[in-house]
Amino acid sequence: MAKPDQSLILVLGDQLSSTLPSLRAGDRSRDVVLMAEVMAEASYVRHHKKKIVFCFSAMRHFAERLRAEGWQVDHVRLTDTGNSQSLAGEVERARARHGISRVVMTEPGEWRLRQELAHLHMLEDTRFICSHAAFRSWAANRRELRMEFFYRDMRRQTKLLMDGDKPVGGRWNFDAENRAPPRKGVAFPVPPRFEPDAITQECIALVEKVAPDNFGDATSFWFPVTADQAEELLQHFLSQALPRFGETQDAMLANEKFLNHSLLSIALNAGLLDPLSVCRRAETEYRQGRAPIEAVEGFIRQIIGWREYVRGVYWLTAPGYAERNELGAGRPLPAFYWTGRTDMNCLARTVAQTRQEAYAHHIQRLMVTGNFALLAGIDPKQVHEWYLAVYADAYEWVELPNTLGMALHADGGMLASKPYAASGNYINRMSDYCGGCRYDVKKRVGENACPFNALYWDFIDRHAQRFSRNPRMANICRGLDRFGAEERQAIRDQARQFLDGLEPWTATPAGEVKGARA
Ligand code: FAD
Ligand code: DLZ
Ligand code: SF4
Repeated sequence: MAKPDQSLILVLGDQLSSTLPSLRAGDRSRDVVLMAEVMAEASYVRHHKKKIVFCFSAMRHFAERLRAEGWQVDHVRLTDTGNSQSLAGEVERARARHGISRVVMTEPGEWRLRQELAHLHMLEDTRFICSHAAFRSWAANRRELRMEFFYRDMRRQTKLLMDGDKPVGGRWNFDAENRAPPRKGVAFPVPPRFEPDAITQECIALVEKVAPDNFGDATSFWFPVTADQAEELLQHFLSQALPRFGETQDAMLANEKFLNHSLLSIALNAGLLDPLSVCRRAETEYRQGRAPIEAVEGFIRQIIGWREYVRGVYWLTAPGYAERNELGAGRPLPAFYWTGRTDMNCLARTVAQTRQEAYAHHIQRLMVTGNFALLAGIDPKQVHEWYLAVYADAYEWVELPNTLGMALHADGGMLASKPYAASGNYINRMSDYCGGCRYDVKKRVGENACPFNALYWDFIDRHAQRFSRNPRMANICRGLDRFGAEERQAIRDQARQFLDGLEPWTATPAGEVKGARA
């Protein structure tokens, strides 16, 4: 029998925050919290095994925490008898079980679920710094949306790194001091690993049972699955990696997966850490002289700038954004995105790391796998699905704008003013991948020429008309003129031959991914 005014509070797998608006609005002596592991969420893309383990384990730990705090939690497990395997279905079953008609939730992070659950009472997600209304009003009447200007507003609003109304250090952005090529012989901090406890081990076994053919490895799992563990990772980052965060932000090293990156996106996106508090903690490191401004400003910009900005763009443009394909790219995703089998060392290494860790840092995502997909003209939907599946921090609100907008330029420049396209030269400068590659990064055409080189110039050539109208690309387009007609044709032929030789990824009608076990 329901108590008067009793509510069912639905908490999703990426809403694991004690500050969640729906929990704050609830009453633990009266309401029932519903959490549900369902196949619909575990399979809307073929998630990396570690991503599912993380989500289920973090959900189970959060349910325990809420119980310890006095909440009545109804946690439905994936294998429970009668599980309808969808969130809407579980809400209906729980309503009947508890005799409660009113269901409250914090708005889901993605369009798909917001549609599915639109009949429930939704509260705005205040864990983000910029509300939907504030982003809409910022974007209104702007000819172009640029992160840099949005970011300055976020700095003013949060007062992070501000001296009165002026940015600390006299500049908004210290990127010119950051992003150096990797230096030899520099040691990197070793992030803490969180050994799977009994709950996580159960989730590993479950995932191996229900998703045995999914990409990746569920064992060697080390992610934080509680707020306390996320706090430990944050403390490690602040004291060990933040001071050199900016300097090595764009570097890639075959034997260093994490460099000075924070690895915090997984915890942040699931709600185990609060983004604004993380930024305030980073600011304190600067104010107390333990980390330089260029590192701290660079880190804070990623969170209150990029993270908030891509979420704003996602909700401003949903659901149409996912359909955009301004460059008319239509080639199927190559099989090596799943198998890692390619002679291109940069790609083989990035995919291997992704398979092992469900993590790659930003430049690996943008300038290796993303850059290749951009240059090769891979169908944005297939690329989007891949990124959404393979990274443990991937939810559509953050992944889609990064993939379609930043990496593939499929939105025609709405999110980023120029395509992040680069030849092998960039990868060679920023990594040590090329030394171990069978291709020659200095060669543009010929048998062992680095494929990125011909693909790059072929890409510029194919889109020269469009890009020459872009002031940030016009110079690059003029670079085509230094090739004679014969060389230009040789580049086109080289690119065509390479692309024609790529084995496409094919999924069987049952959804089984060819090569995914590799
Ligand atoms: P750090 O380098 O330590 O950065 C600190 C924090 O800043 C991150 O934890 C993250 O919260 C935030 N951040 C940095 N860059 C971005 C960005 N471009 N957009 C949003 N937040 C950012 N990030 C995701 O969280 N989920 C995704 O699914 C995702 N998909 C991506 C797909 C592509 C094609 C690209 C190019 C980038 C994607 N990113 C995504 C952004 C970025 O690569 C990751 O946030 C970052 O690599 C996470 O690792 P980290 O925590 O060590 O980040
Ligand atoms: C990612 C994920 C997975 C794998 N499984 C579940 C689940 O079983 N139950 C749940 O509530 N949430 C899950 N999630 C997270 C949701 O997919 C996420 O809330 C939406 O993508 C909105 O961001
Ligand atoms: Fe990648 Fe080309 Fe370097 Fe090989 S030579 S690692 S393909 S950039």
